[in-house]
Amino acid sequence: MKPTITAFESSPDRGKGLARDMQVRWTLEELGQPYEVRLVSFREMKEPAHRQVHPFGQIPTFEQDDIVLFESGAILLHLAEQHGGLLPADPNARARAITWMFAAVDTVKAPIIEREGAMLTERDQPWHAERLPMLDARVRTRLGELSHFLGERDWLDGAFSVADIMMIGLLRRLAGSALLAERTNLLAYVARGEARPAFSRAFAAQLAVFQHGGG
Ligand code: GTB
Repeated sequence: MKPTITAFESSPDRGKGLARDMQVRWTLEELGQPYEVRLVSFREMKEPAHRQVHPFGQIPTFEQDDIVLFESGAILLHLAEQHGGLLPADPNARARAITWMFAAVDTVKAPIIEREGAMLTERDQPWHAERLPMLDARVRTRLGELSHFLGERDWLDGAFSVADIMMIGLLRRLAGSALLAERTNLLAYVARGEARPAFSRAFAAQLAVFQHGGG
């Protein structure tokens, strides 16, 4: 049976593909797996029926046959393991790719999300202007380290993998920010991901939800 994923009925990013369903869509497109989308409102997300599939009342989720998953990273890992092609077959290379998946959702994401949260919710606070340079510095440090590691490589570790989908999905949240622009190899890395046909199909599908209100 085709999998069903959930996505925002009305994404606050207005079709920019920044919500986490984008990574799941992108992975499914890379794998050539057709899927259904169940759109949920913010109200529905917090209702018991949705909490049966996502304990924290969020998107995305993934349902197929007898498996129900939440957490985009776990969904990507499951898909890569089920279908092959988006994780190396060699056990050590596979372990390294999975390490990069964790790095994306933990080490690299933490300062980016902290800064994003401050920009969204703390702008009116008298101490915001004083705090921002510290938040910027933390993001800059992490991006500098990632940029140094990536160097001239196309992808994080050898062939394109779900780790790249996760890392690029995260970095796209900094699109338009000087913090990303000052790391030209990271900008090029994001652009390489966005140039993949599977990315374009996933992006178009989520944009259609914003434009026409349907997947
Ligand atoms: N760790 C979880 C995962 O990776 O799946 C995080 C899931 C999550 O944060 N889901 C968000 C959500 O459901 C949507 S993706 N939020 C609703 C709620 O918590 O009530 C995060 C997100 C939201 C909006 C934008 N945006 O507008 O740009 C970008 C990313």
